[in-house]
This record gives sequence, C-alpha cells and structure tokens, in this order.
Amino acid sequence: MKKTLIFALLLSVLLVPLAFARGGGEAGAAKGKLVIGFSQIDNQNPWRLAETESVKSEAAKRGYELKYSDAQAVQENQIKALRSFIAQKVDGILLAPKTESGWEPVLREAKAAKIPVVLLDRNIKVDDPSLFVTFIGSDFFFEGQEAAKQMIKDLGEGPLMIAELQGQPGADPTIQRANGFRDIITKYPKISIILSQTGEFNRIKGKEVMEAFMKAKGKEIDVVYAHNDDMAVGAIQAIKEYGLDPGKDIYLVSVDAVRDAFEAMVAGDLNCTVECTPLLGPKGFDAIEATLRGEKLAKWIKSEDQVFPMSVAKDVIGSRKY
Ligand code: GZL
Repeated sequence: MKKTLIFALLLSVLLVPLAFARGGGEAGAAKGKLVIGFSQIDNQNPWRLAETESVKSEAAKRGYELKYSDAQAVQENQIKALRSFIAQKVDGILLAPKTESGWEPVLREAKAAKIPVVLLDRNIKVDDPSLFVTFIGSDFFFEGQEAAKQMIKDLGEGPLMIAELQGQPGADPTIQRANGFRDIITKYPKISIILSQTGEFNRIKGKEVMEAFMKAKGKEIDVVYAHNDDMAVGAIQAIKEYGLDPGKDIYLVSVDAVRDAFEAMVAGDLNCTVECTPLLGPKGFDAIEATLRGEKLAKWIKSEDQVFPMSVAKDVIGSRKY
C-alpha cells in the first residue's frame, strides 16, 4: 500500500510540469512544449545583448522552442517576423517594439489567430489595449527625472548648459526619458538643454554626435545627458579626444546601468547611471504562461530601477548581473 502511494505521488510530481507545458497553439501541441516567437529590435549595444541572452537562456531553461528574429533596428522586419510567427502558429509572442506606433495591423492578425503578444522593454500606443497582454519594462519618465535630480544634487541649480544624446527616434524610452528629464529641469531657469540629437542608442553614433557637439559648443557644455550608457561611452571617447576630462570638465549622466557604465564610473569618466534592467526573459515567459492559463494581467508589469552615482560604483560593480 505504502509503495503504491509513494509511486503515485512521484508520478504526479513528474507529470504536472509536462501536462502544463503543452502549448496553447498548434505548434506547441504537436511537440508537447511551448513554441514562442521573439522579435528583438537589434543587438547593437550591451543592453540589447543582455536582453537577448535573458530570453534565450530562459527559453532553454524552460524547455521551450524559441523562434528568434533580430530586426536590425528596422520596424518592418519586426512586422514580417510577427507574421511569420503567426503563420507558424506559435503559442505566444514576445515583442520588443522599436517604436511606439505602427503595430495595430499585425497585432490584429495575432489577436485573430488567438496568439498572445507580450511587450518586452518598450511600450506602444494602440487604439485597442486588448491587442497586447502586458508591457514588461521600466518607467522611462522616472529614469529621466532621476537623471536630472542626481545632476542637480551633484552640480546645483545652475547655470548649466546641457548636451543631450537621444535614443532611437519614436521609441517609448526616448520620448519618456526626454520628457522626464525636462519635467525636472524646467523648474530651474538657469539650467537649459543647448544641444539635442539622436545617437540611436549606440556607441559609434553617440561618439559621432558628441564630436559634432564639441566642435559646435565644446567649452560651453557643462553636462551630457545620454539616454543610454552606450552613447555615454561614445561621448566619453569624443570628450577625451577633444582634450577635456569627462566626469570632471563635463559631467555625464546616462541610463541602463550596464557593466561598461560601472567601469566608466570607477575610472572617473561617468558621474551617474540610472538602472533599466534588461533581464526580462523570466517575466516575459511567466506572462505568456499565465495568459495561456486564462489569467488576466496588469497592462504594465513595472521593473524597479535604482540610481547609481559614481560614489557607489566601486562597491556595486562586483554584484552586477549584466
Ligand atoms: C530600454 C530599452 C533601451 C535601452 C537601450 O528598455 O528599450 O533600448 O535603454 C536599448 O540601451 O537600446
């Protein structure tokens, strides 16, 4: 009797995950495991690479089949990838949408095919909120506010002339980080943004734009506000080549808190980075699984982010996961 009971218990523990892992779509049903499509914007900076790795490693850990597409920063390629996922009848889609707009048609096709779409790391503007399950990502407006607050804490209320390196045009983080920073500095009449241009969230472009800024207003620039660390690292190179001392002659604050930013702060070249975690794979798959179980989710699953001024970099760098 006792042996039978133990055997039955063991069997139930083994079978439960298998039973649950059966996908919602036909693709999953055929193989008894979830098949998930992931449309990634690009892999042109360490943050993007960390996000891609987070999704891929979590899919492998959960035994999912991942259909992966790198759009090379072209929205049309993302739309094509989503159509391909729909045609393959995947069980769910993870989408990191490059821009806020232009998604309704393909999301209506996913909805008609009963395939849940979870947004990773950027939100979108749609007329019908049922077109996606949830947005998993940071509060970019908060990040912009915190960058401005730390700058004022470190430098005072001005006069301060700021050069801004913006992210990819039309992207949710670009728009909100710009708005959040301006929300704070408008309260200080002696603080102003004198230069602003996109560096596309990448190091090479960020350096090129900073070189142009230095040519135009070199010695007048007190602060660089970069919408991500990769552009800040490019700006640091440009400032050094111009002959000034980044982190001292020019104060730099950026967003993401990738390892390169901590190394730059330890070297004294960067003054602050505001965290924006890319480790979103587990939450993304949790959201798809919950949806396939019929659970309703909040429209925004917010990441909690911290502010890291230069003073803490040495103590924190060893514990960073990306
Ligand atoms: C933020 C993400 C941004 C990062 C950049 O969630 O969309 O895109 O801040 C990345 O580094 O390119």
